[in-house]
Amino acid sequence: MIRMLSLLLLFTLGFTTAQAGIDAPHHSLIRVFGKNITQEKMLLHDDMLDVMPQDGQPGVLIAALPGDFAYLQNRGYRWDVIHQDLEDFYARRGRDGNSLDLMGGFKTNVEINAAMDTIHMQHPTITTAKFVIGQTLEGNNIYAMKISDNPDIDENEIELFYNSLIHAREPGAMEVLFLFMNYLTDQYGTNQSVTDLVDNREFYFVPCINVDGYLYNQSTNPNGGGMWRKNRRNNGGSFGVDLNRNFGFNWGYDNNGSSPTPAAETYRGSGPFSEPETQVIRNFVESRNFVVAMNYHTYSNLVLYPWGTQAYQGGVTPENDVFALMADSIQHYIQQVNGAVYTIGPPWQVLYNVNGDCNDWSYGEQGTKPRIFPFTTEVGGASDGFWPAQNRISAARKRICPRICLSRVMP
Ligand code: 0X9
Ligand code: CA
Ligand code: CA
Ligand code: ZN
Repeated sequence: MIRMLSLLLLFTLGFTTAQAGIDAPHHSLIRVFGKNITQEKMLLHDDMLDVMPQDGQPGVLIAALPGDFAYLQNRGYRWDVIHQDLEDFYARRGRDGNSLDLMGGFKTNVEINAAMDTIHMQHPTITTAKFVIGQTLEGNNIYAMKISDNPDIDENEIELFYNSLIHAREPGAMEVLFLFMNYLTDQYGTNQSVTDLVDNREFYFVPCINVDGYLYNQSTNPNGGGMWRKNRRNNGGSFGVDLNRNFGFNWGYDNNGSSPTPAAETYRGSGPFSEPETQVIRNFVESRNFVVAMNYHTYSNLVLYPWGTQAYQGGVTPENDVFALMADSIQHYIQQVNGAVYTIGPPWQVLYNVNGDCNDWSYGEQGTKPRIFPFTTEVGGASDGFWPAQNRISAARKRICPRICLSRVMP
């Protein structure tokens, strides 16, 4: 009877939560075909559509909102429906049987902060407590923590920056950061190479940059599957700036690597560093001496390095050889641990043109700080999507090695 009552209570609570959630229209994952290849390829640069990572098959994968179908039809496109309700598909597989997990088993923002506290509590001699590096637009704290020996002393050791969830719908990237944090702290003292790294490096982690966007996804889709990407800036008529187009290096270089249209998924904002979240990252990075930055995203099994766009210097940095060598070793170690062959290269070559992103600013801005060697790792394959099944979360554990090896190739 008590069991029945608690079930009833859970049901009621669940119901209440669902009622309280904000409504956001769901997307359909569709594969769109044009009248010809040229018309089909135009979709890849269409600001009005949420173009998904492509899977190498014919057609263009798009996350379509109800209003997009007429738009496509009027232009003579046809399409196959892969998932009628993408958010629902994600949330169902995230439920993992009968579990009542929030956010498809991915950490909520509260759990992210609690997990940082736990790591520090369990490993107080090699970690700092989490600390606030600034606030989001809506006033939420953005947290960082450090892993190193003598954590409270700023030692003369190579500093490394790891971050995730600049895009609110990419929680798999955040789980990878935690697997790595756990790996470093749990293996310290037993695993010699981990011990050496923790003793001789200063690792800084910011697991959730876009707190507002992530909380928004939780409010619209408490069980996971939310498709919100940008921050929650009210643009007047639409919401959100793509934080990964808002950085102040080559900001708005052209309309191919970012969008001037507020409603677009890659809207760059009203000016360079117009958003509090990118200002916080800029100030934090400028306050330290990072040598390497690892920007974690999902998905499509890629390791990307600058430049983001072919339009700038032909897309090739003066130190392309260094980037290529480092990316090559990252690729090698990823393949060695999980068999997946990540594609390496600059985004314009293996993905699409990007400008004003964190990667290009990290390397390109050499006035306010020294140059950093940054990489954007797109974790997970086409079938993982933005909200992978729960058993794939721990599978990501296998991908921790490259980050260790990466810091080994540094001077
Ligand atoms: O578009 C992006 O911001 C990243 N892809 S995602 O699907 N996660 O949105 C790629 C950014 C890559 N930029 C550079 N390597 N410069
Ligand atoms: Ca140290
Ligand atoms: Ca230092
Ligand atoms: Zn991303």
